Order: sequence, then C-alpha cells, then structure tokens
Amino acid sequence: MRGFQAYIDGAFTEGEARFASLDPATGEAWAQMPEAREADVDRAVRAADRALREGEWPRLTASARGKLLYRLADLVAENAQALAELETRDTGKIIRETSAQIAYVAEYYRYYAGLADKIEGAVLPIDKPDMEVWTRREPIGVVAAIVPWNSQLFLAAVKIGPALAAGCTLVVKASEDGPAPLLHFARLVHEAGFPAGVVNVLTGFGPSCGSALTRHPLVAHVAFTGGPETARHVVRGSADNLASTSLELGGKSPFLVFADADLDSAANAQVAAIFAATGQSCVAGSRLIVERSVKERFLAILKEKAERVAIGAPLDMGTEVGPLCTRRQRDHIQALVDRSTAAGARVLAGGRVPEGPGHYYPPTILDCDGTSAPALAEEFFGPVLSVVSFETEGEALALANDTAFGLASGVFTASLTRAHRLIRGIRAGVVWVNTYRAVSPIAPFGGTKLSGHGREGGLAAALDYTRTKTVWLRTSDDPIPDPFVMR
Ligand code: TXE
Repeated sequence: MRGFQAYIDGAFTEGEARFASLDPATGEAWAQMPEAREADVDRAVRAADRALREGEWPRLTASARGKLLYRLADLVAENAQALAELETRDTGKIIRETSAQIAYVAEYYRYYAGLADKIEGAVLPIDKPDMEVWTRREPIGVVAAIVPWNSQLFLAAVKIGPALAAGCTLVVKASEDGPAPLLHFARLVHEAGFPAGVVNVLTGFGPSCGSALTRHPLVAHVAFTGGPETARHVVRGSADNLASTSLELGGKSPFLVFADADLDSAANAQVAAIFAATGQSCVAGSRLIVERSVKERFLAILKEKAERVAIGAPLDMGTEVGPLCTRRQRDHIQALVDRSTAAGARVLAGGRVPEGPGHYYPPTILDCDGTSAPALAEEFFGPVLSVVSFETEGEALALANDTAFGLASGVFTASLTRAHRLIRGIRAGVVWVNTYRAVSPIAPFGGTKLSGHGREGGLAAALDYTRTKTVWLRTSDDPIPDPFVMR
C-alpha cells in the first residue's frame, strides 16, 4: 500500500496517526495517509507564523515572491500527469477531467505570480498641508485553507496563489476523502524553494484537525470550501480567534432554457453542468428550468445524451462518468432521490445504484414539475438533474431565484435583451449566458446567500489576503500645536 506524508515547517512527517484512503472505483483501501490532530495543527500554524515574521520570507521582495510562484507553476505543469493520476485514484474523478484541469491549475499560479508585484498601496490626497499619508498593503497573516475532496488542487490553488502573492503563509488542510494529490503537491512546494513554514500541507478529520485549525489563535484568515453545515462550524471557530473568513459553499444553480435557444447546444451544456465530474461540482447546474413549449423536445435530447454517457473506471480516458468519491455521498444521493420520488418526482433516466463494486451512480433526470420534491431545494453533489418548466420570463426568473443558494446560473436564449434582463435579475455570483462551467484565473468566482461570501480568482482575491496599514508622516519642523485638539 502506498504511503503519504504531511508537510510541516519544511519537512515531511508521518503525522500523529495514520488512516487508510479508499479507491472509489473499487471501495478498497489503496494508501495510508498521515492524520493530523491538534498537536500537528499547532506545530504547522506556529511554523507558518514564524515564517511570516522571521527569516527569509518577509524579507523577499514582491517580485521574488512572484518568481517562486512561477517556479511552482512550472512544477505543477511538469507534474500535471502524475498529480492527475493521484487525484483520479484517490477521489474517483475521471482522468479526462483531472488531466485537463491540473494543467490549467498551473495558470492560476502564473496569474498570481504576475500579480505579486502589482499589489500597490496608495498616496492619499490628504486634507492637511503638513502631512504625507499613504497606505501599505500588508499580508493579512497566517491563512488556514480548508478544501473538500472535489477538485482539491484547483480549490487549493485559488487560495494558495493569491495568499502567497500577498505575502501570507498558509496551513492547507486537504480533505480526508482523497488527500493524495495535495500531499504530493507539497513536494513541489518544497522543490520550488519556498522557505520552511511558508506553506504547510496536512490532512485529518473535521472535528479533530479542521476545527483546531479554524480556532487557532495565530490564524488570521480562514479560506474555506465545503458544505454550508461545515461552514457554520468554521464561522463558530472564528469566534475564538476573530479570523476573517471567505466561504465558498454549495449551490442549487438554475439552468434556464428558453424556447428560442439552440436546444442541442444547450443540452450539451446541461450535460457538462450536471454530469461532468459526476455532478460533484459546486457550480453544478442542478435545476433545469425549461420553457414549457420545448420541455418534451429538450428532455428527449437530454435523456438520449444521459443514457449514452460512458460510465466506467476513472483512470480510463474513455470514461465520462466515474464513481462518486465516497460511499457516504452515494447513499446521500440515493436517499434524496427516494425522498423526491416519494414526493411525486418522476424518474426519466437513471435513479438507481448499479450492481457491482465502487461508488457508482448513473446520470439521473427527475421531472419535478408540479411537485415540491426536496430535489429542487437540496444539494445532491452528484449526477442528478431536477426539472421544472415555466411559461413566462417572469416565472422563469422567480423559479431561478427560489433557492437558499446563490452560486452560479446559466441562461440559454437567442434574445440579447432577455439575456441582459436575466443577468440583472438572477441573484447569484456567476451568470453564464449560452455557456456553462467556464472558469479562469482572471475572473472572480464566488456566491451569495447560503453559497457563502468572498471571491476567489482575479485581482480582488489577492487584495482579500492583505490588510491596509495607514502611515501618517508629518512634514513640518514646527512644534506640535495644541495637544488637546485632534489633528
Ligand atoms: O464536506 P465538508 P463533506 C457539500 C455537498 C456535500 C456536503 C458535505 O453537498 O454533500 O457539502 O460534504 C473539513 N471545522 N459540499 O462532508 O464537511 C473537512 O475535513 C473545520 C459542497 O465532505 O464541508 C474537509 O476538509 N473543518 C462543496 C472540508 O471541511 C472541517 C464541496 C470540507 O468538508 C470541519 C464539498 C470542522 N468542524 C461539499 N468539519 C462545494 N461547494 O464545492 C469538516 N471540515
């Protein structure tokens, strides 16, 4: 069985305990992982705090930090295949997607490498003649980055890249469900030459590792991706250290199809939105809201596509839908499908756990028209699409916004004016028009309502890892006037 190590203070370590990681394609244990508990977390946070204040890192120029990030980007690109294979093996996400995604992860590091020496303060046109006043953007401090199992390298890059560009140090907690790719990534951080303690990577369980990390008194910011329930624990934890938080949580993203849309193209986008990554994507377009006059036609195209999807071993390049990461996730999906059919939803495709080993679940379409099935409100985090229909644009918008979440959305229409109205009306952090699931390091990403707050990607994300220091410098040689009057 393969063994992985944690990375703390520039050294590789076994961890306080070990636990087995399962291969989702077989359900069998394939690797031993280091389990960090409170003592390892404390060691990692203290190392990050030391690296923030002492030694080489705080003395590096922003351009030198950028050069280290460029080096890391190159190493990620050179090792993309090995990282992709590890992610696929440990999480079940298909190799077709992990290889493309990890090659692109290198671009996130490049983007933030280039940004490192463009984070500027400002000289203020202050309203006092004898003062020079300016602001400095300083690193916010030690960052705790906590990620879930889906797309770990990607979700970590959107935190590590901007935090390092800003001069912060980090403790990254990989998900206990599939930590292999991030633990391997730590070797690339080491090879890139970051000083000890600048990036620490460990894994462990929520209550013993994640919780200790979010509460640690030396942590200044928690960047979290995961479920809303866990996010509440994170925010409670931050009541201890008063750390700031950025939360990228789940979604129940609407996918609107109007009768004037190119239905075949929209159906392809819908497949990408809900069946790609086996639906384990925070932006999954999981609520199809389709104009009634084309509902039957659109669903016929979609059903045909869903039933043609190649389900199989995730390491096979021909596979389009692989297993879910955990058995727990598959059981959650089946239970939610069962509750929804009991509430009147009709299964148009899939809907049942297949025979055989591994955590597989087939592409599933539930017609929820005329019901209040829980599938319309709750996140599956799996390949299950819920369908409702509408007659007017107003009805479509009301359905789109009828959710506790607000992460992403898709609008498919040939009408430019309608697209603009919906862009304004939809309450979500991302609107894709006639496309879906497109991302870039240049474009901010994040949600509203139960989908969380804060943005990842883009310039603003790097600024979120800084705090402003204001400097007042008096330019007069005269003695300070009346000390009892505020200047
Ligand atoms: O994620 P968790 P889970 C949704 C999805 C899924 C549900 C639960 O619907 O079914 O959330 O998934 C760490 N303090 N999403 O349970 O628990 C944990 O160890 C600090 C949406 O797998 O949110 C892991 O590293 N940390 C989503 C990370 O939090 C804690 C992605 C995420 O795990 C902790 C994942 C605690 N008390 C799930 N408890 C998306 N939007 O992409 C756990 N953790």
